[in-house]
Amino acid sequence: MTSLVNSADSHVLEPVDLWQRELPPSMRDRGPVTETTDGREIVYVDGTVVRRDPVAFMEAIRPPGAHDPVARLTDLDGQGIWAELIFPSRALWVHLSGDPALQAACCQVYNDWLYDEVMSRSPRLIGAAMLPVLDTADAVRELERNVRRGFQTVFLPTATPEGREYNREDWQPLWAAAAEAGISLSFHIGTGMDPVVYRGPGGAITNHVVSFYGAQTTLCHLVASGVLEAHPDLYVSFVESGGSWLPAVMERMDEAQRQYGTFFLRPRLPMLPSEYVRRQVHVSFQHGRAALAVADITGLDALLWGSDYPHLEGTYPNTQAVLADIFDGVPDEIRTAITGGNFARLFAVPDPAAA
Ligand code: MZD
Ligand code: MN
Repeated sequence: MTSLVNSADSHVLEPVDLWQRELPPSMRDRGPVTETTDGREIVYVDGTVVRRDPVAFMEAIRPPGAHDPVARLTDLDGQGIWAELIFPSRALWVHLSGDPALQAACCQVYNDWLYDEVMSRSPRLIGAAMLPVLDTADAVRELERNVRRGFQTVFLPTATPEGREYNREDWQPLWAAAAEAGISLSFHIGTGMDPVVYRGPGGAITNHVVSFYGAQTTLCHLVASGVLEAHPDLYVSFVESGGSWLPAVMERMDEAQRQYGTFFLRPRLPMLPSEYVRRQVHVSFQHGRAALAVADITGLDALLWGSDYPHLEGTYPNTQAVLADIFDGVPDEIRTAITGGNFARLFAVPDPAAA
């Protein structure tokens, strides 16, 4: 087994009755509720169906480690993964709710459970605190509440409701709070919207490609509206987005800034968009070598590997074979940066030697 790696992307499975148990009585059945009928697992948020999956598919992405932290650490050891950044499963659908108070309460319930039942088991299990997106003050409160107890990053969706696009001024208190706290922003793709955009023949492949568009749009909003200019120490990660598209977006943002000259540009950035990306942006990928091919343009620091445990789009249970394939013939310093060092620059990782 090659040296231990760190994963920038994994998912934890929340108890099916978490929100029914923990939400305030007035909201009890309005959080994510799961029902299994006719071989399908249906998720409701606030009484609306937000997801329908074949039970067999959901069972395929739920090894014991998905919900049991002890089994999770055993799986990590078996895959050669030391530390990992954890995102939700059932809670992902909370961002589809249109009620600010419900979103805020559901995020609090998830973050409390993640902290008490998962992160508390090992410093190798690094949770991203999920933030509500309908009201900035709610998001700031939840960020600060979780930073106080040691969360190192927050999870935001790559899609937001109309009027809540990330370039809007009313998001600025959240960026300032994250910068002030010295934590990073982690945007996981396929979230904040129904990721099933197309149906019928070829739909699954098309949807899988389309699922990274939100990362590209969010990146442009944060760079072009001046968020990274205003907060030069604020790190931003796009999780499960793949990385090979990053130079294309860098180049197109630079082209717009260069070519529009004195027209249209608001704000006028003192640096090229691509310079902010190289300074502050990271992307995670699971498979493939395309991201390696762009490291000269993105900067090696931008690239993070992630297992996406336990999803089918991830590398479990064949992580070492996948890593051997990705990094076959790749210099050690590049492999160790992408599979561990860059992660350790973003997050406090316990020392394996001290374990
Ligand atoms: C978290 C999102 C990622 C994606 C969406 C999927 C493939 C489909 O039968 P039909 O003609 O009506 O066609 C339906 C179709 C087969 C086209 C459709 O059901 O595309 N199914 C799975 O939903 N893909 C794009 S990929 O959104 C980011 C990556 C794959 C896993 C993903 C779907 C996960 C995520 C993320 O929110 C979830 C979750 C708990 O695990 C999976 C499923 C569910 C959604
Ligand atoms: Mn993922």
